[in-house]
Amino acid sequence: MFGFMDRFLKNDPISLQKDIMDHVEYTVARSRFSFDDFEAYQALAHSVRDRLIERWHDTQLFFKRKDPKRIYFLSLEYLMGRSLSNSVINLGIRDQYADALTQLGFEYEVLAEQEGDAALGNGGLARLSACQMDSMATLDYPAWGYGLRYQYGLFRQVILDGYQHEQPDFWLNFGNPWEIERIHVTYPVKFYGTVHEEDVNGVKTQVWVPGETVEAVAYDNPIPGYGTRNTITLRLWAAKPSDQIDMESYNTGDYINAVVNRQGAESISSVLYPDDRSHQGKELRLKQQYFFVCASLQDVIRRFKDTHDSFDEFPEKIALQLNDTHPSLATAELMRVLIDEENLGWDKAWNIVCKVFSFTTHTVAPEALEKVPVDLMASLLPRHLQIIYDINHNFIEELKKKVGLDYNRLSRLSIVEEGAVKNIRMANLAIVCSHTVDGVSKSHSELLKTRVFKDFCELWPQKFHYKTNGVTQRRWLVVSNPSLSSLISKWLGTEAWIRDMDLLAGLQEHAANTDLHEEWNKVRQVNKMRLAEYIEAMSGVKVSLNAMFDVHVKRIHEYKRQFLNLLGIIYRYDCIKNMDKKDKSKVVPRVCIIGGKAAPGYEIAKKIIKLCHAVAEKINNDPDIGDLLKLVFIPDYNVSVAELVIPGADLSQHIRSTSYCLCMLKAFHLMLLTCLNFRHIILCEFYFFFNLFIIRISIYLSVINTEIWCSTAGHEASGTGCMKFLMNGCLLLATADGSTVEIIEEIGSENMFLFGARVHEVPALRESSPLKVPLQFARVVRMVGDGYFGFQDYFASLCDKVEGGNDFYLLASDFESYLEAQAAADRAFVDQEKWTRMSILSTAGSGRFSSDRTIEEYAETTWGIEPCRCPS
Ligand code: DL6
Repeated sequence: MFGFMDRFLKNDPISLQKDIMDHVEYTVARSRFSFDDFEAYQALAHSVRDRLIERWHDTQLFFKRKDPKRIYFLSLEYLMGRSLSNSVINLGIRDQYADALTQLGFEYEVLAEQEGDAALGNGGLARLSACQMDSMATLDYPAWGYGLRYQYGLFRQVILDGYQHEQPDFWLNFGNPWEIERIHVTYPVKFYGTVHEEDVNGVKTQVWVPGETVEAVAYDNPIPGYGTRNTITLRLWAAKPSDQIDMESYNTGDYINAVVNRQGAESISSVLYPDDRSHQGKELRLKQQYFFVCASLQDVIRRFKDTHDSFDEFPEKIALQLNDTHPSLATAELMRVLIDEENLGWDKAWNIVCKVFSFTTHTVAPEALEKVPVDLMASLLPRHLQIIYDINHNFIEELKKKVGLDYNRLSRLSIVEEGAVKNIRMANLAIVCSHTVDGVSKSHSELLKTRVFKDFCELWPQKFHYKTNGVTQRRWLVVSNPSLSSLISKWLGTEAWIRDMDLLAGLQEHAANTDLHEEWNKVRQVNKMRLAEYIEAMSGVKVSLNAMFDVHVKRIHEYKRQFLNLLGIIYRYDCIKNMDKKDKSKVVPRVCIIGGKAAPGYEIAKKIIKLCHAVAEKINNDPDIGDLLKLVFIPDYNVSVAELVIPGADLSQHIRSTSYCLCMLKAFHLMLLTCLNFRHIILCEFYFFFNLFIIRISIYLSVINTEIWCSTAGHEASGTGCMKFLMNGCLLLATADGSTVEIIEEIGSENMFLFGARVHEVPALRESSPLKVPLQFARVVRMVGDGYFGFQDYFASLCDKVEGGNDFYLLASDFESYLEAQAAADRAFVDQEKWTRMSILSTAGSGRFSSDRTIEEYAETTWGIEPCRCPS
């Protein structure tokens, strides 16, 4: 049936060279005898794209014939990074291209560096979507990703005098060979207007007369799987003015304004919101959300109707995944389409909606959940507001039957939040309309139960699950660390781990093998060299390869505690400065590397970046310090920079403040209370010494205090950076939070450097006023506050954040244990044999953190889909 082999493009060096040269001449339109590296990259990219398109067509045709149940993944953000290297690896033709280019006089690596990042997302959630697309393709799932094609991706970070400045990322300036514009795939998306009731054949019907129409145009990005022909689609929507011309404006002579207003339509997909944590009540943001879900659903329904006559089969054929609350309007939109356009009754439509949607939340703090002011919704999407009210009315009526007239509870669960400003709670909408709600790690799941969605979990415990996040080993090992990948394959005797990462566990048996140690360290040293060259090129700072490369890269946030890291560096600096020569000879040299973007309006985060530069200026130019300590800030941290930094790191920091232990303790106590009855506990307590009893009481109180402690916003739901470092054999210095808890389970705490307040200490810490501040901590904060690094006034508010009992993220109380963990890392680094063993065991224990495992879990337990493998 699929005897296409003879029409496939050939992958021998001569054919590849011919293709590349043809693209130079006919696509890039340059002479074969004169083209530069960028033009060569463009030709190369188009040649790879041709091969992607072949597989993509075959896959789409195959899916159409087989008509399997499909998963549609709705996400407002995708952090794809570069496509070239990932594509040639997944297509299995990297070496062939490298050879072909060598013969043409080009170096593959040099051309690959020409590509810019596709940065259509902010951070964790967005990169996770990209990893999950790779896994869905690799595992042959019939999947489509939908999102927005922002013209401006995440801002570029430019550092001037140590201050962050934001520059627009017009990533499409030089074209994008990885996308295919589908000018024939367009859908109208409507906004504003009014709703009135009409009598249609004796039935009262709500009719929406929209006030604005914008056209959604599809741009397809083929996503190839590894070790399979399957190539799936990431379809991103761009907003264009509608063809429907407002003749009245033209006719009244207001030609210029009529044209300008039409251009305004494009603003919907023009820019990514650069703040990954707060998006409250902005009209453009809501327009973006509705625009992409409305176009996506039209596309999904059109495809469904191509092969089905009735909506009865819709839930058997379609799963719709809401990636966080951003696409939750899809629920109301599907209701609207089914009722208003497809003429299904409410009950039938509702039955379908409840069966197709699932929702994953990536948030830890209830106060961070998205809300949309009712007034805004009423003006932008009046018909949707009606539908949401109706969904809520039915939900509350059902609820009353279950919980009675407990108005507090009803109002907490309601989709509509009453108050001075009435809001739609987008998470509540998503939960009510979804059959499954997933968290992103085991500890996150505990938080959902005990705090974020406590009321819903009590109401529908069977709805709540979790799938621990994972990342793709193709991008984060094979593409970014080819030497380590080859070494792993050599020692495992197979490359099968690239599709089955559990096989990495096979490295455990070689963890003490000195031959492997030697080869492992050689590879790691070359990666460090690459990173050192990059650092020198970026910052002019020359670093020693003998030093421990200690990396802390992620978005800059107070809760991620880059400030704690900087205070630790200042402490280290201060110690070295005051050492005599003999003691200095014992110091383990460090290169501290920090990178990450601060949201443009986040002042404190920007001050942390400036502090990093100010401290670096002092340390790096201090002749007393030399190579014993260096500090560098890597500007404009993004996916491709991460691909360089992660393989070169010895140690990486994941040091956010913890919340997990407390929640687990609460779970443990609840379990205790269920197993034993309360009378038993009291009896047991009776036999305890009085002071022990007091301690226990304080622990119980700490449990009751969960609410207070967990309300410290900003704990990590999961964290995926740590997984990338782990698989690259980098040791982790971390708090037991988010996915770190599960990493501990996999590799053992003895192979990490853990620190941070333990649960029973937390209530006392938070209640002591002012907080007990270790002397060293007070000293280093004062060094900053007193202007030792300059900019005294500028840093004053930063110091205020941790002084005088204001230490919300508990930097002071964690400082000593943080320094102890750092000292433990120093000791381990000196013992090279131990360090290398820990490094190998880190990689060996990383198998669970592949996004392949996560996606398999989603496919089996949430989406109910099966692989559909296109024949080769
Ligand atoms: O689930 C992916 C990622 C988690 O690993 C992080 O812990 C979490 O902070 C992040 N959340 C976001 C928030 N965005 N929204 N909404 O990126 O998700």
